Amino acid sequence: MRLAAVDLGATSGRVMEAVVSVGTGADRLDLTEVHRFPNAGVPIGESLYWDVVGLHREVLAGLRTMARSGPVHGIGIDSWAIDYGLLDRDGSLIGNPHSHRDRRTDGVAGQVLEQVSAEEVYAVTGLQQLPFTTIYQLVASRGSAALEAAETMLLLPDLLGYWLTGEIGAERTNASTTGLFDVRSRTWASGLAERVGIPSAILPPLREPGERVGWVTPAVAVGLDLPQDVPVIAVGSHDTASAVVGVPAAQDQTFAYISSGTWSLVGLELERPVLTEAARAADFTNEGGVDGTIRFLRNVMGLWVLSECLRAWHEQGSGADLGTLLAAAADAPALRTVIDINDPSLLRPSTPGDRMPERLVELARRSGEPVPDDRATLVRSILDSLALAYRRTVRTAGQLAGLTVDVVHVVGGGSQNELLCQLTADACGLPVLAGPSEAAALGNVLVQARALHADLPDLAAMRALVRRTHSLRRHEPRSGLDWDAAESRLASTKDGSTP
Ligand code: ADP
Ligand code: LRH
Repeated sequence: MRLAAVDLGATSGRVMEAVVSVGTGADRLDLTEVHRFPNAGVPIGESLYWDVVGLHREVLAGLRTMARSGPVHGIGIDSWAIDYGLLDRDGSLIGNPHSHRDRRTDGVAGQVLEQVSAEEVYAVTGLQQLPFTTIYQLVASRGSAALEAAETMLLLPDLLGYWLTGEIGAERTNASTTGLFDVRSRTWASGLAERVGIPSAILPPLREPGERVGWVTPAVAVGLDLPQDVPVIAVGSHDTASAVVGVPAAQDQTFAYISSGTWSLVGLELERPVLTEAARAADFTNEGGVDGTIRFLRNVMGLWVLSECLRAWHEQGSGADLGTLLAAAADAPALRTVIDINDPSLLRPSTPGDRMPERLVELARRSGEPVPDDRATLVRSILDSLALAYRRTVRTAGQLAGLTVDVVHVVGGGSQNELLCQLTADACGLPVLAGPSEAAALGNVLVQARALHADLPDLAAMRALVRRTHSLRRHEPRSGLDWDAAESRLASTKDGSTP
């Protein structure tokens, strides 16, 4: 079968064509990029938005290209989590969806947690405290004309699916990231929503990955030159949920994963949430995965920091390409400058008046670390600091869940960063298996393929197919660098803002 995976990342979106066949003696899971387009927040005044209509246009362009060269048996959409659009009673989008990096949530989490204790919130949602979670975005817009006019809130993949099919709903893995979802009952936490002043009526009916969202509308079918019986299928519409489906883990190993893109999502796949006080204090999240699994993880600031440095240098007219910078970083002194890569000062986009490279220098200075004096040492400091955060997170996840991790799988665009993968292996003291870089698109099509009756009964079968069809790069941990000392240095300089 020939399937379209729409995978939207915060820095780039892509439409991928997958040809899947299983059980025929010649298993196939061929993925081809049909269309890739840049994505970024769009500033208007003090606000930061997504160009969601532009994303829809690019999705259509990719699907049209795919339709021209053969049949399309299914379409699945995943994107980054948390952000949403509001529909009015006519089903029209109200305003433009905000980016989670918008400033309007500043201070909101604190206000909400005065109303409902952090312990109580965690017992219901099981989520890490991220200042921009959907619940906080909606609280920030209480009293706004937009929220007053809203009939329905749609997370971004559900909004794009609605534009293709006319059907309204909320796919569960993504709903679980909103802070408005009960991780145990797996339904909307309507009581919590109402307590904080969010009308629970805007939360649409939930759907499972694998359910059919609907058929493409006649207008979409005509526009794309597709037949009208092409289904849009709900996948793990949270990109991280799809990426974890695409982790090529072997069944006999306990694996940690790093879904490494704009954000790095670092953790374990579990059968049940861990809602202990220790997990809350360590700020671990329990997001819902495909087939009722739990993604027990922490958000690490990720390659965002590096890509914002690249953007800042490019804007200043002295841009260098990523490969050249990584090669220079590989030769730079190791563990010279380590910083808390989760520092909140790194969350916002770089601007000409507040550039990411200078923020990093300032953070190093505040931490009493040697200040990076050129691009190579700055990039090295980002990578060393990411690896240190991965080590801390993998270890803490294992302790909190009572598991001994055998191997770390790195998937997503960042799995192509060989230096970072090697540093991760060194820091964690574990082998790292790197790839595939398009795990989210693979997870997306695997769930579609099962819904269309491919013989992929469970996650193990899906992962086995990825392993059989994709080659991975293995990094063995090396000794020689003192990660313990670096961690102690960091612990002694951290201001306590992140656990
Ligand atoms: P997202 O889906 O969040 O937009 P991706 O999974 O596409 O993110 O990952 C993007 C990141 O992957 C980039 O910021 C970059 O650091 C890294 N990356 C992409 N290609 C390469 C490459 N060839 N070598 C090293 N790193 C890469
Ligand atoms: C990664 C991701 C992550 C969310 C963030 C908003 O792309 O979906 O899992 O926390 O974006």
